[in-house]
Order: sequence, then C-alpha cells, then structure tokens
Amino acid sequence: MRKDRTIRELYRDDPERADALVFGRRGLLKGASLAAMGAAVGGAIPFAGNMPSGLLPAALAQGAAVPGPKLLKMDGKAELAVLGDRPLVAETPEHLLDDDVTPTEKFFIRNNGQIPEPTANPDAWELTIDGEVNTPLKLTLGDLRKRFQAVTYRLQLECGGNGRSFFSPQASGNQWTNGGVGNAEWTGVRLKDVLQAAGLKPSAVYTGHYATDPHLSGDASRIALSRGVPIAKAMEEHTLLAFAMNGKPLLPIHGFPLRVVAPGYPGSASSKWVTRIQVRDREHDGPGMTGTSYRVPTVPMVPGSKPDPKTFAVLQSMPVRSIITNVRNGTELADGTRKVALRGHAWAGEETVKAVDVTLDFGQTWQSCQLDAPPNKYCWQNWRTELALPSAGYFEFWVRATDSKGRMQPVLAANWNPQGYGGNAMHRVAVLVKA
Ligand SMILES: Nc1nc2c(c(=O)[nH]1)N[C@H]1C(S)=C(S)[C@@H](COP(=O)(O)O)O[C@H]1N2
Ligand SMILES: [Mo]
Repeated sequence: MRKDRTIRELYRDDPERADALVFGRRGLLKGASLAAMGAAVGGAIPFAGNMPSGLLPAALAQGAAVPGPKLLKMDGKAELAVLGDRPLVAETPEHLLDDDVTPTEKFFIRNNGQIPEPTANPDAWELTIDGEVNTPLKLTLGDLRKRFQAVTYRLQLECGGNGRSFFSPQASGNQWTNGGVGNAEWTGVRLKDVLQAAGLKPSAVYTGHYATDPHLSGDASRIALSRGVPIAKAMEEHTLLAFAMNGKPLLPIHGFPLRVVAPGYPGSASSKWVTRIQVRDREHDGPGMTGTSYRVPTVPMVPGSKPDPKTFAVLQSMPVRSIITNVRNGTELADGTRKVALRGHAWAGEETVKAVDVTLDFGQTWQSCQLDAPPNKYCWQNWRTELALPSAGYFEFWVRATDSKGRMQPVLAANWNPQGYGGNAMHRVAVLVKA
C-alpha cells in the first residue's frame, strides 16, 4: 500500500484489503488502525467498538469527503446534483429536502429521453383515452378542467432507482443516493374520473402511458419511455392527471402542461407530457416495462450474477425509506455540543410509516422518534427527535423507518438486482464534535 493513499481511496480500489487493514481479522478497530481511522474521520470515535466491519464510515463514503457533484444550472431550479446530462437527471441532496412540501425548484429531475419543446397553447393540449374502453375520448386540457373535479394532494414521487448507488456490486444506471424523491402539492383531475367517463371494459387490466418526449437517438419511430399501472392503481383517488405543482402550472421539465402522478409507485409510471392513456387487456409492454427494466427478482439472486428475467416481476410499491434533512453529512458541531435535534421525513411507497428510530452508536441502541401522521395518503411523514451525545468525537446518526407491514430498512442495500431498484439502505450522517 502506497503511504499517501487515503483510507477512502483504498476502500474504493480494494475494499477487502482496506477492511482487513483497518478492522483486522476480528472486525474490531484497534491500535494503529483505530488511530488511522480516527485521523481519517477527523476525531476520536467513541463508539468505535460497535463499528460494523466492512462499512466505510459515512464521512468518507459520501458528502463533503467525496469530489463534489456537478451542480445543475437551470432557470427556476436549485443547484441539484447532476447525475447525468443526456438524458438530464439530477437529484436533491438530503439537506435540501428539509421542507414539508418540496419547493418546485428543489424537486429532482429524471428524464429518459430528450426534453420536449413547451407548448404555447396548454389549454389545447390533447389527451387520448383508448384501448379497452367503451368510448374512446379525445379531451383537451381545457376539457379536463371543465368536465372533472380538480383536487389537490401532497404526494411523494420517488424514482425507482433511488438509493441505487448503495448496491454492491454496483448496479447499472444513474447512481442515485437518497435524493430521487420529492413531496410536492399536486393539483389535477383524478385519472379514475376520466377512465370512468370513457367506460372501462371488463377486459381492462393495465394502462399504457405515452408522451411527447423524443427518444434520445432522435429517431422519431422510437419511444423514450412508456410505462403504465394496474387498473386498480389507475382507479385510486390519489392517481392524478396533474396540471399544477405547488399551486403553479407544471414547469416544462416536470411535464408541462399535463402529467400522470401515480404516487407510491416508481416515478417512471408518472408520465410527464402525457398525450395518451391506452387501456390494455394485459400488463403493458412498452419501453421500460420488459426484461429487467423496473422489474425486480421474485427469488433472491446472487449479487452480480446473470439475471433470469423470467423470475422478475414489475416493481409496484416503492419500499420504506427515511432521511435526515437538518444535519448534513460531514457537519462539524460546535465545541461542547451534547444535544442534537434531528428531523426529516419518512415514506413507504403505498404503505404508511409506523415507526422511525435513530442510533448514534452504529446500531447498538435505538431511540424512537416522534412521527407525524400524513395529512393525506401518499404524503411523506415528518419525524423528529433529540439525541444526547456522551462526549466529543466522531458520530454517525443512522435513521431507519418501519412500514405499516413491519418491514424495516436494512443497513446495506438488500435484494440486489442488475438495475438496482428498491435499494433502501438507511441514511447515515456523520458529524464531528471537536474536543
Ligand atoms: N414522458 C416521460 N415521463 C417521465 C419520464 C420520462 O423520461 N419521460 N421519467 C419518469 C421517471 S423515471 C421519473 S422518476 C419521474 C421524475 O419526475 P420529475 O422529473 O418531474 O421529478 O418522471 C417519470 N415520467
Ligand atoms: Mo425514475
């Protein structure tokens, strides 16, 4: 090992060797290794004895210690972390997600194709409803507003790949941390009301969504993304054809003038710039619905092995997740700090969150947090607590949520799959209190 190689570099290049050097055979930090780790994180580690072997300290794994992401420069948008330029994908760092309702400027961006030109005449925007319906409809946005009741809900929208960067070995796709999520106030009409106006045939089982964003290749015969949802999901009262976000018309980048919002499902089902909802007599098979796209194994697979798409099923509800939003990873707290207020949000796809707990000793003991009920279904839930620190030093705050069915977030991303969906490892935030 080169002397000037940092622990972080070593972990990146050869994690097993780094682990052996730092933790030794027994998985306990001691002697020179403990001193090296302390030096790397900037202070003594009071709970070093509980540090799990193989877990790179949060201070080194993410945030301030890692080369900064490229920042988004776009009118009306905050400096989000750009994960890709073509197509444009940007996530919101956890500390920018502190608001109860995510301001539009802070809302993450995920495109699969090119960004379409905004229409000059939104009221004339046409939506076709066809397929397994009694009366195919062609409605303008003006008609939708006139004929159907408008409703407003706070709904979380989360990319199916949120948390992907925590899979090992690396899963393919944009390397989201925890910021492929937002909780906006959406206004629109219920998809259910529109489908009922068309009249569903008994053969209706799924929707297929089509939009105007050109394929990345520029080939007009190719479709960037066409996803859908089971009819029961389409008929839920919170599944919307939305034309406003946080009280204003949608921004072009978020689907102006009309998009689907199917909360609790992978964000890809929430088609932006939507022009057609085709009602299908089988599971939709558009681009983004087949193979290993937005599908996860129904039987666990060996991480990194070759997938058998026949054992895969469409990812429906997103899993439970929580974030700390008021303390940023890598924060130095004032000398003598012994109390830290923590808060954030938790959500669980189609379920609700029943508990949120935090630990400051690498998971040895957990403290339960105060958790609010959501004002409406599919709104994320706020939580808060206060932690007492026993001394100065390096601490990690970990948060974990449990959903209404008793499923809890894992420490590390579980159920590995080639495209890295549903990775809901606990959010970890490192802080340093100077002695
Ligand atoms: N037409 C269209 N709709 C789309 C997409 C897309 O590429 N094209 N991306 C989807 C994905 S993968 C996600 S996660 C959400 C993101 O919505 P946002 O960019 O408004 O945050 O939009 C979905 N709707
Ligand atoms: Mo997504």
